[in-house]
Amino acid sequence: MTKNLVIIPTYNEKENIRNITKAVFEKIDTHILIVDDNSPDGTGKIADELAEENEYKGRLFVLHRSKKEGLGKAYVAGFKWALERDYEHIFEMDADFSHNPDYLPLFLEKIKEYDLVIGSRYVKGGGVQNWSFLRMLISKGGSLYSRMILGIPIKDLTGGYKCFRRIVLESIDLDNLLLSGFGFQIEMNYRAYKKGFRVYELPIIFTDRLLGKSKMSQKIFFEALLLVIKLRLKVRETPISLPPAGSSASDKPR
Ligand SMILES: Nc1nc2c(ncn2[C@@H]2O[C@H](COP(=O)(O)OP(=O)(O)OP(=O)(O)O)[C@@H](O)[C@H]2O)c(=O)[nH]1
Ligand SMILES: [Mg+2]
Repeated sequence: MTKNLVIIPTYNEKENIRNITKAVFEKIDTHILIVDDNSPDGTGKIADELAEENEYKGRLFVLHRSKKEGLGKAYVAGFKWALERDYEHIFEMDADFSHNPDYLPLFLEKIKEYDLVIGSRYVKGGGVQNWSFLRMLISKGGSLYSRMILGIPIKDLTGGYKCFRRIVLESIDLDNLLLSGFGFQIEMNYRAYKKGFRVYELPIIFTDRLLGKSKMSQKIFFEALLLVIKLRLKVRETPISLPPAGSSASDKPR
């Protein structure tokens, strides 16, 4: 049985769903959980069909939710599904190939030493492709702003390509997250860091989606900016008393 689970939330990804699952399975030994919010384009049905194919049976699972509630809610449902089972390494990944599956083995290498590995556009070696100047500015500015308000050293706070060690998800109160949308990513990083988990930023080149429609909205983003202040004021995480799994007394913190 594999210890790895890649969670892929989907909303109208019929052009991508088949290819992304194939690409993930080609790169690492893993299971995949697709969390579909009743996509009007039938992504959920395609996912069910895939899960029934001989090649994927027992490796690909689909969680159906009745309506679109945003990325954060979809991931929380996926995390809970994972925690009810024996997975040790739980990935977040988009369906639209912005997150190149080639990086998956590198995440697995790093998660041996760290508790949370974040695919990062804003560390040396990372970057973005096919992004407008404006979008780049919004994203980079947003991360810088959040980093300053929150007082934590993570450079890419809003990315959605990451790998959690199980204990991180177990120790975060998933039912009481404050933020959704981009804020969800920021909040998970913030809580993990504040709990004393070891965080690594893996440089990735992020590519803009080629197929399917963008759901990016500026409204969600600007809302998140205000909510970062709320996060700083309201969320009080302190380091957990047990050392994170896999660490030893000689490990340097972060
Ligand atoms: N289950 C679920 N998945 C979602 C929801 N919103 C977005 N997704 C999926 O989450 C992933 C990231 O969303 P994207 O639409 O790619 O967001 P983005 O990368 O910020 O913007 P674009 O790539 O420009 O669309 C994709 O796989 C989406 O299909 C949602 O409300 N529910
Ligand atoms: Mg995308």
